[in-house]
Amino acid sequence: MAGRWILRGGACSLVIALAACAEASAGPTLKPNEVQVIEPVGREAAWTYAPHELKVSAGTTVTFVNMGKEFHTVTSSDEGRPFDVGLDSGRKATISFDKVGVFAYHCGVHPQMTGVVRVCDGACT
Ligand SMILES: [Cu+2]
Repeated sequence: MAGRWILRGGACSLVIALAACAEASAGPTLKPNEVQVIEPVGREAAWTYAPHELKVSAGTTVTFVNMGKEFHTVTSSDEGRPFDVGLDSGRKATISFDKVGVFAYHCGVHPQMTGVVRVCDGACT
């Protein structure tokens, strides 16, 4: 009365799933209201802020995190320089954006690094 059981391998599909998983984890993990300074290894020209443009509603405090090994700044590109903060490796700084507008900034050490905070009246669309 013993039945015959036919086993089918599922191992192949498991390996494919794991490979897809590893690929998805590449690149910076972005959090709301946070900008990361990233330094792609060996490509100083590609050092940047991620995201390049952050959209927030007025009154939001944005956190800037230096994920790299070098010192960077978050320096307003506007007249009167409403903000200018230095970030050692691994450190964070916060800046509150209370006025509606488009606020461009750059790194005082590496001029190729630029970013924008777009501050909306209420939720950004
Ligand atoms: Cu820099």
